[in-house]
Amino acid sequence: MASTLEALERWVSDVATLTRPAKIHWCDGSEAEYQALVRQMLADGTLVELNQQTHPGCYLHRSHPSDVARVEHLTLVCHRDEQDAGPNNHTMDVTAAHAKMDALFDGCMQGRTMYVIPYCMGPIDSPLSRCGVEITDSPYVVANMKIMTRMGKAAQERIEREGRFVKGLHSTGELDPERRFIVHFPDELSIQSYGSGYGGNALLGKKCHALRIASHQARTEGWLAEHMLIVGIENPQGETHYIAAAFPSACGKTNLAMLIPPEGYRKDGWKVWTVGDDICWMRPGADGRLYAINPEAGFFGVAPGTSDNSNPNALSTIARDTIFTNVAVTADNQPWWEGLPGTPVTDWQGRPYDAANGPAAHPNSRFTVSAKQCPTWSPKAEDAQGVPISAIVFGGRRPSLLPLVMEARDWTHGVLMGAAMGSETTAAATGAVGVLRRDSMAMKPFCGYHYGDYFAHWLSFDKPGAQLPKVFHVNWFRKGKDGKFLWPGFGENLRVLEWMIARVEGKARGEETPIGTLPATGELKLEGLSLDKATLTGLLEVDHAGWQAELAAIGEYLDSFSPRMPAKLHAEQQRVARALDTTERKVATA
Ligand code: OXD
Ligand code: MN
Repeated sequence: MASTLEALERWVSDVATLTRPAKIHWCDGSEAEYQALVRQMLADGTLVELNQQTHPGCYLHRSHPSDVARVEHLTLVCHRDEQDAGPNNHTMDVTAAHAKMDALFDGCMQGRTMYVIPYCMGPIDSPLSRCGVEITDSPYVVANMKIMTRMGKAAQERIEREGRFVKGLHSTGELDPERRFIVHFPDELSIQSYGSGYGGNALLGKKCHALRIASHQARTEGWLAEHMLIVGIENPQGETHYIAAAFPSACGKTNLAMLIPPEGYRKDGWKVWTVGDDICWMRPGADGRLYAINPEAGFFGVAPGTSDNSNPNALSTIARDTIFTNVAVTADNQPWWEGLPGTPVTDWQGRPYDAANGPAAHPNSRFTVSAKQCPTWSPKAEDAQGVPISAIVFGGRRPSLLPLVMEARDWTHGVLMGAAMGSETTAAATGAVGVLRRDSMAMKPFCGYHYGDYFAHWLSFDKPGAQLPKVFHVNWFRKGKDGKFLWPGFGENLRVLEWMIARVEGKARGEETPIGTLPATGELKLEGLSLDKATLTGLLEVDHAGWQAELAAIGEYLDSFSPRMPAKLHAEQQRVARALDTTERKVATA
């Protein structure tokens, strides 16, 4: 008996009967266990050692070339009532989905070791945290789960105390894209993933549990599970505001979470604290404010583009004890990707580098590293109560129309801004890159239930006694006529965050427009930045005709969730559309 919890014992034994492994290993989460797994993977070629002088404790994993990203078309959310999945999810009848997955898992672990990984999402002693158990036949998954979650003995003890856990079953199977499915059963708090070893499909604590299952759990329990970074901004007076920000995958969440203030700000004493770079669980506290934890313990970040220029904190975080996946390698065996100095000699598939084969590192190549290694890791990140959130930020890659920053006039307008979010697609999921799609709250691939119900859940937080954060929308990616980005981004984004904080503290007046409040002239601090007036005007311009068309498109998009679309959100869309029409008429008759 490896657990005192009968439900856990029974489930592990049922899975073993189905999958027929040669051995079962209950993970204790110790360093010795991790090192033994690394040795085993070095011996069988799953991992390759990198230069241990420059990158101690760093290894490279090369995945199957067809298994490099999340597969949204093969990811299903199956509720008892099929309608509950909503048009935002792929779904299937629960019984049919179980039959399909059972057939795939039947005997799939023969000759392999089955690992049982008890894990806790969030600080081990936090009431906001939730636990799960992942069963997998992949040592690479175990090693990554060790970095990304609080896994092992302490988590198992909590599970045994609480008696409940999310059940995640994973097998890499044959890595055949035709036999690959990631299926969620929110009503059963269970996940089954077959045929992929890629992080987002296989590290079940992350997207599958902490977002798809947790979003459903959060709705029933009155909290929010969101695709957001959490960052603390400390001003020269030593006061820190925490900001939670939702951006679609590979749109710079890790960079914003680890931002380095521009020189002038640093001199003045501004500091930035990283609490999380991808997932945020928030719940109202006794004072009515939202308190947030990062359920993860590590970063599974996109490597390409991570450089001394974009994110020096990430670079120093990953200088040791890191697992790299699908990056290229230099002549002296250092990890390499586009954006770093030096030259690659071997590409992500292990071939001699040849530019004709495309980028040396896969565009979605990743690093997995403990958050504790981050130089800006917040001392509050392990706080059981979480951190109070002052502002929520939504943003996407929008080459035009969306201004650099705007503030919602209230919570309902903020929910509309989040629901209307759009972004160009990236390499984090398979499919075309650079296509504009709506991605409400950056949760399109991760919301475990009907978006109409999800918007209603967001709206429900606005109730007597609530002290909700202010809501903003940003766009770092607006381009000029020459196709170049108008805003420098990275550390300079602090200028925008500073304006938000000034709004939160009632220290900036702002300028009201029909689409929200924008910085009034002179409110964005631009000293030390060479940004001409025309560029600033371009960044903050409100194109009325463009916005009228956008509001109509948002209206159509929201209609696609009827009849579950909350009337309140529809009314808010109408309000903004009317405000735009009224201003248009005023301008025309002036
Ligand atoms: C991620 C993603 O890996 O969003 O965080 O795909
Ligand atoms: Mn993500």
